[in-house]
Amino acid sequence: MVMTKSGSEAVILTQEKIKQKSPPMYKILLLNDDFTPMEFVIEVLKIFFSMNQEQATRIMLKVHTEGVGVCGVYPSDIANTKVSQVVEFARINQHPLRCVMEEN
Ligand code: TYC
Repeated sequence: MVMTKSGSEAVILTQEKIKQKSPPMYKILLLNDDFTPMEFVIEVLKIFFSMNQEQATRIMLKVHTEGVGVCGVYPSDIANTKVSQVVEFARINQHPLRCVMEEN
């Protein structure tokens, strides 16, 4: 509980009213397939997830060997936008790359 002074009145605010809940966060996952070129996946990670060559290569190889990998964690609107952008970029380049989001 917190007390503040507003004019001459003492105002009592409970922690529940002050503390903003952090928004739900979503993992963005890339899924492996047999056809999308490794270089294309690395470009996706650099363009949409701001990774450098080394980070992008590491995540791409993780997805390639384990089947799935996390590209980042974002609030729902940002995660939705990124998934749409990646799916569209893969589609126009005619690669079957899959990208999905999942609540943390
Ligand atoms: N398995 C793909 C290949 O051998 C590479 C790849 C990696 C594809 C990650 C998708 O999310 C992916 N060319």
